[in-house]
Amino acid sequence: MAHERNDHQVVIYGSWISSFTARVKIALKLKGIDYEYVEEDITNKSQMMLNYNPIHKKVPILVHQGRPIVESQVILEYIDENWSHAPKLLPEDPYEKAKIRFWAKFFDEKIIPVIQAILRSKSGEERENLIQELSEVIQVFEEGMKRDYGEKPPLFNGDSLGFLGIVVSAYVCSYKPIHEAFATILLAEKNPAFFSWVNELLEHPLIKETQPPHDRLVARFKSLQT
Ligand SMILES: N[C@@H](CCC(=O)N[C@@H](CS)C(=O)NCC(=O)O)C(=O)O
Repeated sequence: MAHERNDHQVVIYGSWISSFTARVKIALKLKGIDYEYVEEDITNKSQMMLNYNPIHKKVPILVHQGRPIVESQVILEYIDENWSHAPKLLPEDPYEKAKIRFWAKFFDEKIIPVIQAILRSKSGEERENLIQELSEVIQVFEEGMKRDYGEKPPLFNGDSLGFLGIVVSAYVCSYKPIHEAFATILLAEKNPAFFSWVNELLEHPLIKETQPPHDRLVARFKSLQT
């Protein structure tokens, strides 16, 4: 199902394992925009990928009518503005929009790096400390959500999956393969609100559809430990 305007020549360069790539797929699917997908080997980057993202040399890259856009949150905003029909990812009100951007930035700058450090950790003690740190930083997120939004955090924009929900789905929606391959990093007892939000996100059809296959992720996470 393609929307009528400007939706030709939409290409995602991504990687199957990349949660950041999944964000872009989810946003385009939500908007009903057809796209071509090019799988990149991030251990052996193509010249195309390096040309399109010479600064960070990372995926995802969205190429729209020949022009590259990089950094998943920047890409989500581009998608929401370029295909401005419903469902909108961000609220219209500038203040509400700024708050969502704040929390999305917090998620990428404070939560994801700790998960990545856990996945890279080698010793049990280092891992335990990082898992504790993760629970504390998630608690800051939970308290912030409650302070700003009460019981219902804005993972959805109205009835539809929104910018923050898409951002938060990265990494944490892979918690089951991480637990199986690696260690329990997300505990309902420690972060009950966040745990229930993640499980609610996992019920969303587009998040389910864009999750990498469980067994393939388990194998990849196990390989990181050797
Ligand atoms: N901040 C970037 C992060 C993208 C990112 O870390 N991409 C990874 C794949 S998940 C990558 O391309 N890594 C290749 C590398 O680091 O060399 C975003 O939001 O798009």
